[in-house]
Amino acid sequence: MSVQEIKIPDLGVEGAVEVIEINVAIGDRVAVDDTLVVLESDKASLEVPAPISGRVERLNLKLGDQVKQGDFLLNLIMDEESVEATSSGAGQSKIEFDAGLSEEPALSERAYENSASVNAGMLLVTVPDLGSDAEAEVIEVVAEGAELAIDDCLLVLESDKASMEIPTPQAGKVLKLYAKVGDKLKQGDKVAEMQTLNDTSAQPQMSADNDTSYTSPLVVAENRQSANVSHSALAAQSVHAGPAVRRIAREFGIDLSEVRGSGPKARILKEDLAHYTKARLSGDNNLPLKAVAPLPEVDFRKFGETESIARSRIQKLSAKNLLRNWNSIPHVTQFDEADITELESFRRAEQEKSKKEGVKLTLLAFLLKAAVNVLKKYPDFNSSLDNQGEHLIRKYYYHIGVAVETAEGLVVPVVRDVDQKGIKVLASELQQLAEKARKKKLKPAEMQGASFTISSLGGLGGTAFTPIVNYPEVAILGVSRSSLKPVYVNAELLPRLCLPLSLSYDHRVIDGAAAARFTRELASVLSDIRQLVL
Ligand code: CAO
Repeated sequence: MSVQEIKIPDLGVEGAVEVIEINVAIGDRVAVDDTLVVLESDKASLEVPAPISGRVERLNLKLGDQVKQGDFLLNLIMDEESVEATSSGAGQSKIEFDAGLSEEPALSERAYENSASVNAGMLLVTVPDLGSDAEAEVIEVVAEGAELAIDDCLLVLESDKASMEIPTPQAGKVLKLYAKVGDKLKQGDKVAEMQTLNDTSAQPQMSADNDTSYTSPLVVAENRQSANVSHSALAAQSVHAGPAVRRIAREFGIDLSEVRGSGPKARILKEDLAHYTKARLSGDNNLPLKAVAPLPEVDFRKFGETESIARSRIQKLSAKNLLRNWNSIPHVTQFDEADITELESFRRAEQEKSKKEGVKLTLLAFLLKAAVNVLKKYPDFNSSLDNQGEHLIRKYYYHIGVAVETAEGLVVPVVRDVDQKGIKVLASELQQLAEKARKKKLKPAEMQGASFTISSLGGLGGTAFTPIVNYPEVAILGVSRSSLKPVYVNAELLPRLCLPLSLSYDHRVIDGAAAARFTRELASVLSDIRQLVL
């Protein structure tokens, strides 16, 4: 008997990577190229295949371990053909032999010996050694009556650290379930009673030189009796996926039975989830996966007279984008108020002069300049989150989108390099862009590249609103109508012109405290625009 030590191969990545799936257990037989473990770097998940066939004799890894090239992975008791291939030279360079396999079953093998017992074709499956004394929650379980092939998932347990599939040690029918979703189980607790199949072809082969009777991580099973369960109906609906994939699917509400697996034996890989999600999101209705039930069609004519009005291209496009942004970005809106009494008297004083130059000096031009002043102090508000959520991309340009209402719908032209322009120039550009927008003359390039957006409803009224973040930006400032309010200034009650600010932001990127600081700072700059000069 020869034992081969298998090490982590060259993964083509630098440094350590995380073990996210362990696809074998002590005692499992593996064929060449069967996946042993799945590792995950910051870029991709990598399967480590078995270089030879054999039976797993020692395995030291656990989920969450960080490993690198050359680290010990497991020991395989080699099959005869593997031994022959190895001694004839194939794969020789990487193989180290160790003839000293202990007669005693390994510790973990013995731990599994209690996890199932067989009696006249009946199999009682219990929770195996979970690696800790802590209880784990049942998060998925098959139904009573389910007919399972060997190694099909019977239930999935989740601890605070990992989720773990408990496979059925033998093919058979689940007669009685002792566990339901939400139950907390620990090693030795009863899981299910199964009527086993007498199909030895479905059982793992025992090596001739080792008569230890365990068959899978769960069980030592002997004297199997026949049962009248046919293989044809076995678990058509069962899904082959590891714990990491199941965890992601649960988090995002993905029904795994809808996902096509591209791994060995149609196993669903993380990449399959990504493809599935992309396909769903690019669908016509752009609904967020299965988490939301489709909206029912209602025939309103049964309630009274109706008219169906075709939506403009802009309306349809912005509806799609708004829905996507609303669904994908966790929004929070911070409200504040700026005292713009001084700003307004300055603006009105300057307005006459500007008018002669053909420029309407609007409040919005001041808002653009003030916003950029604050964005420079709080650069996270002028950033984007990459789609993996791993990096924040800070932008050192200040192109500000401005929401403009047009007869065709809402458009957002972009004022470029606001930091480099004076307020009059900004007022003039705003005027031109708004006119172009209303005449449908905006070019696509004039609506791209914004790093922050302002939506002003001040000309119309209202006290506050919750604008939707304009992806890929992370924040948007809403401005409502200013009004005179009695405000205490140095213990004196004075009429002050107050401007309501509504800042919506992507809570994945921006904390509430940062948002409060941002709007406070903006209010401070607007209340004393001399700060813009500094
Ligand atoms: N408080 C009080 N008055 C205000 C004000 C405010 N916050 N903002 C503007 N006003 C006044 C202006 O001073 C102007 O008054 P005068 O004519 O007496 O000078 C009047 O309201 C009309 O302003 P306006 O709306 O034409 O000009 P603007 O520069 O404020 O805004 C624009 C330009 C393009 C932003 C605006 O026309 C527009 O389209 N707003 C709608 C944007 C929108 O739909 N947003 C919602 C998007 S959903 O997120």
